[in-house]
Amino acid sequence: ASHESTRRGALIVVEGLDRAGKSSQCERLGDYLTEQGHSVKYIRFPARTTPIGKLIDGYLRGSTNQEDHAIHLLFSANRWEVARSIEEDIANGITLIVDRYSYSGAVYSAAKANPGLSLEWAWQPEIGLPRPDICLFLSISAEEAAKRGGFGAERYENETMQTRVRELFRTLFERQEDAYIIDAGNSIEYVAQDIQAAVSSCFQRLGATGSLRTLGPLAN
Ligand code: Z5A
Ligand code: MG
Repeated sequence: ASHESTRRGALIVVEGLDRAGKSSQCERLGDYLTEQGHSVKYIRFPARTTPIGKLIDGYLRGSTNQEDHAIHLLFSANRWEVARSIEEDIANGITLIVDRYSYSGAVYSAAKANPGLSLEWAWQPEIGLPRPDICLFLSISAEEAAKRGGFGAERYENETMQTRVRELFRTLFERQEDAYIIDAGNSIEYVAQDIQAAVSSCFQRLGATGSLRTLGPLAN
């Protein structure tokens, strides 16, 4: 491959409901792009090993409790604490594959039965973070997800939350012009090919555009 060393990397985000296959597809995409000659790094949110990430991990596992707004801001802070290193990697030509990002951040918090925590409120602290060049939303029905095993034991892994999360993801991605909606109910291989096609077309666009942008307010 002949990628000029001056070319920046791409910021690729993979989003979706539980068991949509995000982590499996991130791994496949990483292998594919590496074969194509790209330098690739995989990161995931929540990043559970940082000081803030440890608080989040305890909360998700149910060993600690947090007020809804407070934990929301910790999830966001967990992205802000790595924002600089994301920018540096991209500038150095590394393509990042990110497993969950601000979209999960806004949607899971707004899905709670807390009338003071709207999608609009939840999006605010994300504004100014690195903006993905491409956002792949892995869409899956409740029925298909159920075939992939039962809910896990973590805090949000229950029917009520997942149903609300599904609705809010749809609301969010209907407004998001640069999101690709991928039918994640297909076989792993088939989904991987859809993702590769979407990412390849994004790379062609990137050739012409300049630097990494930042997330703005929610589109109406
Ligand atoms: N959260 C939040 O509230 N705020 C935030 O800001 C962020 C997150 C970033 C933990 O996330 C929780 O944090 C999550 C959102 C919240 N809450 N919930 N619920 P996490 O990323 O750590 O969750 P996870 O457990 O790693 O991911 P996941 O969503 O459950 O799974 P996945 O990565 O999408 O799927 P997978 O692990 O690749 O696959 C699941 C299984 O299905 C596995 O057995 C695969 O082999 C199988 N699979 C995958 N693809 C297929 C296909 N195509 N066919 C058949 N079987 C398949
Ligand atoms: Mg996962």
